[in-house]
Amino acid sequence: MFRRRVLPIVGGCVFLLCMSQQVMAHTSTRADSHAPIGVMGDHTHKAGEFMTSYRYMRMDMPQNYSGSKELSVAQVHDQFIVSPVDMQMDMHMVGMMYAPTDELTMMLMIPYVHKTMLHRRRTDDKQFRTDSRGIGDIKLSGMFSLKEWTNQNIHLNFGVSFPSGSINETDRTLLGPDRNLPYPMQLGSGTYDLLPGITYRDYTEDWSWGAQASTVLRTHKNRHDYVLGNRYEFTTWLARKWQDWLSTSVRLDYQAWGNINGADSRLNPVLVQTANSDLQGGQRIDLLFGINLMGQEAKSTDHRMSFEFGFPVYQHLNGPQLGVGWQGTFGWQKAF
Ligand SMILES: [Cu+2]
Repeated sequence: MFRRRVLPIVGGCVFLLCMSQQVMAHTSTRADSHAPIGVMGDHTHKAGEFMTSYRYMRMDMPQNYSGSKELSVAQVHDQFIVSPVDMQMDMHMVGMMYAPTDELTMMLMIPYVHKTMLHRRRTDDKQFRTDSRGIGDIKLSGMFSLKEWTNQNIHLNFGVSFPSGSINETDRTLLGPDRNLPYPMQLGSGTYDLLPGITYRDYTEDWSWGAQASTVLRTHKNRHDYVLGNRYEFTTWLARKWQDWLSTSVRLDYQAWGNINGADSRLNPVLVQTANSDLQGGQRIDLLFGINLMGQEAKSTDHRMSFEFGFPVYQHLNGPQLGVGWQGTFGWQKAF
């Protein structure tokens, strides 16, 4: 599947990029001067600039996997008396950026998360749903400009994720009302996490591309004696500028994340996979398509709207575990 779907697209994109020889200094007035909206910390600002943003993200996880193999609910029931059937995650995220100097841009991101999971019981095949919602983990980051050439630039990302998201979410489960929800339904990590990364951008007159490597490093166990696995991500994208106000993009994103270390003693790991700390890690490659729109009138300059939609072309999960079906992001950004 990976070779059939991805390689022709990447090959085509590289060919088109090579065909486009004209070089021009990039300006922040073109739609693709920001990466696809699903990429965080992709750009820096000039000294004194301020930017606000809003993102809405949705992820649908409709299928159980073990490794790369799809599992039916009946197959999950061979191991557990409850099987997840479907999970959705909605996130509203407010962001603020400010650049005290040309070299340093600060960024604050405040998420509001809603998670919902549908399950089926082995005993009577009845379904039940659990919900959690609230503020997620707030992230404070800095982007430090390492080098700027005429058409390329590179910056370091560094941030801290604060344990503002709850790890005490409860709902009615098989065991009764107000029972602790399993790991994937909690709103935060419960830990202070470090967020180092590096980002590269390159522009020609009508094209741009970039790449970013980023990680989430956990620093300690949370107060319920577990710690989520580290997360490693590499993404690369290619954007075509059709007009200054319009660009489209294609992006590949690789993510790998570890199992949970330790265990929350309030959960029963033999009841359901989501409460088992050994069934949480995995890796995935997503293919995503995006559109960036940017206002060009004097008043609406630096007023942006973006969409990105994608789906996995490869996933390998420590299962049984729910895998991603698709994800989408809508974003609005305004710089001052
Ligand atoms: Cu910005």
